[in-house]
Amino acid sequence: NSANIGVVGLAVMGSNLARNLASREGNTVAVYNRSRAKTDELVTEHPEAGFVPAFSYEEFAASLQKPRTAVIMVKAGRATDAVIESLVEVFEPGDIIVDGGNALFTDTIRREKAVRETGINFVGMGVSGGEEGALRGPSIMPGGSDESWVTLGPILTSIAAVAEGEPCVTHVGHNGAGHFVKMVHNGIEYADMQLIAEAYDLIRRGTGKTPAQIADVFAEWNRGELESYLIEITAEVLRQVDADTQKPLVDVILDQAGAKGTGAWTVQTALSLGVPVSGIAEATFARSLSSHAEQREVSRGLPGPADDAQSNWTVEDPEAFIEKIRLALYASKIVAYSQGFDEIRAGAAEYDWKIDLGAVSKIWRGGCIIRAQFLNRIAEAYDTETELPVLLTAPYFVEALQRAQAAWREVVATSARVGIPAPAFSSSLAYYDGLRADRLPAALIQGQRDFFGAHTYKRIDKDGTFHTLWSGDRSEIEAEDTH
Ligand code: NBP
Repeated sequence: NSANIGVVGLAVMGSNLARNLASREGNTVAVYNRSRAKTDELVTEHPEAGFVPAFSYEEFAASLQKPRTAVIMVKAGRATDAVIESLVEVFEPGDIIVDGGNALFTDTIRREKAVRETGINFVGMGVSGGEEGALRGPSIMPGGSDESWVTLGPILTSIAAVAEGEPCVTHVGHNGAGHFVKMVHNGIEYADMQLIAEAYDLIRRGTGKTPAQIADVFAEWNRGELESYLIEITAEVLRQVDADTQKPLVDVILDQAGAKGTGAWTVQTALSLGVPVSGIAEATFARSLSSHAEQREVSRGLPGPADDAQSNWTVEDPEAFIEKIRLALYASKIVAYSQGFDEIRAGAAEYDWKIDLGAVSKIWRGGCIIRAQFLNRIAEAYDTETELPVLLTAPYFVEALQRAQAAWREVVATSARVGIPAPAFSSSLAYYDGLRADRLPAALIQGQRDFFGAHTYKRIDKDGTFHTLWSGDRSEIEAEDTH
């Protein structure tokens, strides 16, 4: 038993994480994969790592120091359950099983409960940053018991990305908290990508700039408050020329976006928690709309704005327009992140997790796909007020929204006028206006609900629950509270 940590599952993520672990002082890494070939290949190609290969679960357990600690990196779902079952058979109470795959947090809650009954610790761990992150330093979001964190903390700290001197890992909370936070991270990623795509589309159609010229715009934006990994890679993608056709690569890529389902999880969970994550939802739906080729085909001839506003549309002052888009993007991004943090807050309340939202924003500053300068502003907001109920009401964001306000409205209005879809821009603005409204037409909805279903309503001027006798004399009576 010479290894202090083990990895099960040696596909791209697992083998990179194992190499990352092995490269850190003091770690000896045991490795196991269901099919032997991957293990042999990894050990042969990386003799420098000093891996301890195992070819059965018994051998794997025997190679680990106690408390045994193993990170599972296999396909999320049944494969994870199968590996957990096998590990539970060969591990002992006090040992630690870590699932680093993209598990749905409710699966993690279930698995943690079942594994805990054996006395073994179970940690659901979100890992972001793809292959490169796994190898060089990911952002890590572990959930699980305090006991397991004692052993796991130093190991994870040594392999995590570092942002401004701080490791991008924190003990998020118990059982499913880590995978929950990873899920919302991915949802925010969807929103951020959709907003960037809408910005690109409006710039291209409004100014006639080429993708390479727009790449310069994004590169410029990346030197300001929008500085982020996603803006940076957007410039790279837009600059790429297709070798076959010599056209911009973006013009030969099929315009149907794929998804692996974590955006949908974020939205489904938000719906059950009653949290309006409209930016993430619109981004997820925009991907589905794009991929419905047949529906798009039969809809292509639908009428658009009068006078061909769309095809004849060019802006008068391209530079001023681009600046307005930048401001609209920044404001919408603030909304999307605010909604995502709202979902984490609601999830923590529902599942009884103590999640430090400032710490979450800090561990997203490096290693992960949504890493950005901007996350420092979020961390500052939560440092100042830990229980901030709405992130976008923090003074820094209020100022930014104030600054962006006119441009944001103009961009959304323009997109509607010329018939260019900007669902994430416009839903973010609608959310913002909804939040800040004095009165909402929800009052009318309550009236309608009371009319057809006697669902009752509350009044602004007195306590109690009321119902109007709509099919009688239309007088009001005091009623049982039934919502
Ligand atoms: P895959 O998701 O492609 O899974 C392949 C691995 O699962 C192989 O090691 C395979 O073993 C193993 N496996 C399967 Br499939 N069924 C098994 C079973 N019943 N018992 C034991 N092992 C089984 O690998 P990946 O792309 O490296 O991703 C690993 C995890 O990391 C996933 O949960 C993924 O969602 C997550 N993740 C991926 C990324 C990314 O950018 N790719 C980022 C963050 C998180 P075999 O070799 O014997 O078939």
